[in-house]
Amino acid sequence: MNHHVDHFFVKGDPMIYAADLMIIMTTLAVIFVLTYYKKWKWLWNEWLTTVDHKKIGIMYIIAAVLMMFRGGVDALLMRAQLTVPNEDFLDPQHYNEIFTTHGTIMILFMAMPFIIGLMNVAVPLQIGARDVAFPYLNALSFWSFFTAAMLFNLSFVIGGSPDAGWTAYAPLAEPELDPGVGQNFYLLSLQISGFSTLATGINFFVTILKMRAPGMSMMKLPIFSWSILVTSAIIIFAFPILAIALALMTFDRLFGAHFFTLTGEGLPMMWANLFWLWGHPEVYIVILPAFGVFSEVISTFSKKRLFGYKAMVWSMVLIGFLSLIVWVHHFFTMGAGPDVNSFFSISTMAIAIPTGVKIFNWLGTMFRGRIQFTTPMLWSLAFIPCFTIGGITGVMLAMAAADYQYHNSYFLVAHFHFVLISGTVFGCIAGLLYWYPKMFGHMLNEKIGKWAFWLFVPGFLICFLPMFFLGLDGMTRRVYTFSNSHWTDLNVIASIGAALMGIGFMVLVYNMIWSARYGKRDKTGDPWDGRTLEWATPTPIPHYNFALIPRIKRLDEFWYVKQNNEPSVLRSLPVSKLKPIHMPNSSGRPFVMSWLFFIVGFAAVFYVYWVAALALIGVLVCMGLRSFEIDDGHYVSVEEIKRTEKNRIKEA
Ligand code: HEM
Ligand SMILES: [Cu+2]
Repeated sequence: MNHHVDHFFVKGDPMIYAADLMIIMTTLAVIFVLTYYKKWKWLWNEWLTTVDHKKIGIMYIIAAVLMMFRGGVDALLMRAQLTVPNEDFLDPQHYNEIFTTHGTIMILFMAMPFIIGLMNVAVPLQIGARDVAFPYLNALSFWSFFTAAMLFNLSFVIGGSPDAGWTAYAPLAEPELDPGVGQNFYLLSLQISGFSTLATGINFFVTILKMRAPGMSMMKLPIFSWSILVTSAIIIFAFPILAIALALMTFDRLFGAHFFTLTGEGLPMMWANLFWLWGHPEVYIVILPAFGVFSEVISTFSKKRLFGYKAMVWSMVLIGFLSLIVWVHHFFTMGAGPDVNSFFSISTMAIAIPTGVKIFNWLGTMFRGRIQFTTPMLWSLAFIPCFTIGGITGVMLAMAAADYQYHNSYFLVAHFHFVLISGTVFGCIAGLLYWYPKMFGHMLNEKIGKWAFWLFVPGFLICFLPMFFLGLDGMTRRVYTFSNSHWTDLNVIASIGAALMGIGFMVLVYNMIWSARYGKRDKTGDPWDGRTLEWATPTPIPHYNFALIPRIKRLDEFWYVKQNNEPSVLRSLPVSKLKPIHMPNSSGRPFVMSWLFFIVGFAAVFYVYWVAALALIGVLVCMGLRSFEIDDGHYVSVEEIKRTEKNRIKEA
């Protein structure tokens, strides 16, 4: 053992004692409730072992909302600290830890799982499939993401949080300048969740290419599924780079290698390159699916087909490609020279062109439409002007020469929150509200939903608009306090905005609790009068999704079938055509394997290699068992299908 074990429990801070207490109380409460209502078996059979993409999607989203809470508390703590000059509510070390966990959690453990949750819920349904290509792998993806998120969060009370920023720049994040185990938590939990994301990318890439309903050619693929196809491709290119970068830095920290340390003749710039080679595409991985959501929502609630569908598809493909070649704009000031900076400056600005195309297409979709101002539509409408501000300030940052002025200032902080919040967060919320009745069988309350919207969106503008001006005036990023009293007013305003966002978030969550009890039940399966195939399934969706796989002739097939009253299996099922359906079996092994990953990570964080090795052997045993397993799945009988679908059956 070693000296790190002496610092096992984080001591001395009242907030952390409160967190310890909360963790213990919550765990006890969960155990009590499950035991009292005799729900253990149900939990295991229905959820922990499921391979059903719809349930996996729901679990992803629940985890993401919890992480949004954690990341949001971090954000409010930072804003509290920065409200007035010379505040000493948080000390510098604690502030460093908080902006690191805030950034990391928001991007990797909130935005990513939220999007992956939405794609799990919607994509197989939209393309008329019965599940994803690799359902077992999908369960493994979820559980390894989940255990990785737990590993990362544990650093708060055990061992200490990482504190080198979500970018973990070398040499700052190397052991010489950053002793302690916080950075190990960062490296190992990102490694596990990155593996999970890569598996998801491969899974959905194959699913969308190979499992579309007959007749659904690529140019008839719903736009959200297109956005996920492009996203999956970016994941497949980008995530292996992250895995390598993290592995190299893990060698530096755990085994004394010197890939990125100056003292050992390593190359710190290599970290910056590898990190942003992944990190820049990553921001498009979280934005393109949101574009997909907005496209679906805007067309559904304008009662029109998407304007310029093909242009939308090609602009996403182009954005996906450009996202991979612009990473150097993250370090214009690190001395690459004018030729290199010019290339990356221009290629970055080029992204504004396909993005502009998309903005005009959304406006074109609404033009002369019959717009319905539902809550998902409100979030989509708010996205357009806010994202435009984020985009324009992005082009400003892309000018290398000007970037020397606002690099690492609050101007940047304002810019990326404009893009990430109005794009990704609004998109996730819009998608959640849109598919909510499909997921849970009841509507959310529109009135409470509008309260949440009108607190959150103005709160967002009040919080982040002032930061552009603070940044131009010289307030720098990642500082724990400021002494310039000219900045007080704008900082006070920003903190008020942040508080409004926090309240808006709570109202959003309250809406889900309220609606679970009182929300209008939806039996139609198509409450929004939708256009794509997911709305053709009954609610609750049978676990096999489609009793008969539909044949597709057009984009928005379901919409035209409804409009023209055409006979179609999307509306009623000819009983003579029903056949037994083949479905995969549940398995507890992805769950077990993921907790073994957790042990590998946790033990390695504390340099206890023999435990890590044992758990790793456990992982390999699980893989071995899977390869020798004979698991052909099972068949759903025609009788059961008839019973499930009795309202839609047409005797022929
Ligand atoms: C209530 C909403 C939010 C507030 C008030 C907020 C506030 C902040 C603040 C004050 C900082 C630190 C700036 C500094 O000290 O330099 C920060 C950093 C950051 N935030 Fe947020 N944030 C919010 C939501 C989000 C969301 C939704 C995301 C991502 C999806 C996000 C991603 C980040 C990232 C990546 C950083 C950089 C961390 C670093 O510098 O290492 N934030 N945020
Ligand atoms: Cu970038």
